[in-house]
Amino acid sequence: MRVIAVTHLIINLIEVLLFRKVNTTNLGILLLIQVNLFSFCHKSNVSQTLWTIPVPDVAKTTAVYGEIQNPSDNEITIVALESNEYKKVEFHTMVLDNEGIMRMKKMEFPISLKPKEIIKLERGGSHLMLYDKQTTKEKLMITIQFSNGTMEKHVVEKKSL
Ligand SMILES: [Cu+2]
Repeated sequence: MRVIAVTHLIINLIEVLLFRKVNTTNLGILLLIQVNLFSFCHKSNVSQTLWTIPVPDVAKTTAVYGEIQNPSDNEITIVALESNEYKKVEFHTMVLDNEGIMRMKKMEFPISLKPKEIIKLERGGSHLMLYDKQTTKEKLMITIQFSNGTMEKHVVEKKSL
């Protein structure tokens, strides 16, 4: 939050310095910068972000990374994962097989989270695996159902590498 405050202070200072030259175009650009910075700052403050790497339209599966957090002081479990765009969502971890090759392993629900635990989903590590793509014009969403009745809806951000 401090970052946002400082950013806004700087932007406001620039506005004051430019005040004499301000016309509608300048105002519009400044407003745009401010809005962009605001959303940028806010994004980095959200801890429960999920993201994916865009895949070609023909691909029927994709992987999702990011963080899943247990915000409560109690142990809870993930009882189900759903998506608006894919028929099936699985939780995968990576394990070494007998031949020393890293392979994806499907975790069965319920998946437990300790109080305040954050599960990190990373490339080469645990991830969400989405199967059977359906056509939709909506943004990709993931719904996490917890054992305490909470349902979290996440918009999955698309990151190009
Ligand atoms: Cu997988």
